[in-house]
Amino acid sequence: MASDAVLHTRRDGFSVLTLNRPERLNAFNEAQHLSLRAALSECAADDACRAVILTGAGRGFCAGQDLSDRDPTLMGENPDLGRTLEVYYNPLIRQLRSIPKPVICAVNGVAAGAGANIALGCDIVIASRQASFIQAFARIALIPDAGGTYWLTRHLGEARAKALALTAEPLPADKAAEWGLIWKAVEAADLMPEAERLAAHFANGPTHAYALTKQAIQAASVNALDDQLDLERELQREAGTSNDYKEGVAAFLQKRPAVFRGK
Ligand code: LHQ
Repeated sequence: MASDAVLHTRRDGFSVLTLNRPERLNAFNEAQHLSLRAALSECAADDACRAVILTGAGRGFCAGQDLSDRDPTLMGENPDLGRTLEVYYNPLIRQLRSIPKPVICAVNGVAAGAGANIALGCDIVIASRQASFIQAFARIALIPDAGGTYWLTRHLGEARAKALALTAEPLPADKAAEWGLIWKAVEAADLMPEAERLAAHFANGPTHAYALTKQAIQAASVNALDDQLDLERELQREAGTSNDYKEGVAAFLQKRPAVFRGK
């Protein structure tokens, strides 16, 4: 679907996807969902794209669902929010987790409701010190979705997960980093340079090995150790057949920088 709800900028080896409804703090409507999904599919299919940055236009990252599109007074007698998750949010989270290249979220401002949890569904989260993460759902009598109950509990444990979800208090970026919910908090002016530096690094890296690493780490939170050891064996077997592995070892032995092609 043609729409400017998400801007897709192609850079040398990576893409920048910008949620682009700043007047609503980039809250999701259908157009923004469809544009983001389409842009991620393009990134997945394009060998020239070896990393993705997701960020927001304006002063916010994303305020979750556009609530004017989910006003119960306009939705008939029994609004089915489960359908909204099934059709829009759950496929998006699954897409972010399965795209075979690193996805960096550059959280430029407030990330609330599903907006916070979409950020946390990315592989590496860097946030501006001006940003905060708000599990805003309790304020409107909903539960954390878009993976929120999963990320919070796994990254922070039940005590902090419940406190954040039940109070809906903002978690400042610095504290989110200190608690291990995100990778790091940086000065606002450093956010995009830092995200772009990282994406450019990944764009010259062993893309297939990154995809297998992502797969293994995501499986670790549900696997028993024995299963995880078996999975590592299989994924390493696959990584070992890549041209990038041959190149990495040759470069090491020849004491020169490796030139990875991503395959
Ligand atoms: C918005 C929104 C917004 C519309 C700011 N919608 N306009 C899944 C299943 C199905 C349905 C339900 O949802 C979900 C998942 C979810 O995400 S539920 C949670 C939805 N999100 C929220 O509850 C957060 C709502 N927003 C806020 O609490 C505040 O806007 C935050 C704390 C994010 C930022 O506060 P401020 O910095 O004070 O900004 P603001 O409130 O003044 O917002 C700026 C404008 O953006 C304003 O419009 P206006 O015309 O007055 O300038 C807001 O109405 C609009 N906006 N969030 N989610």
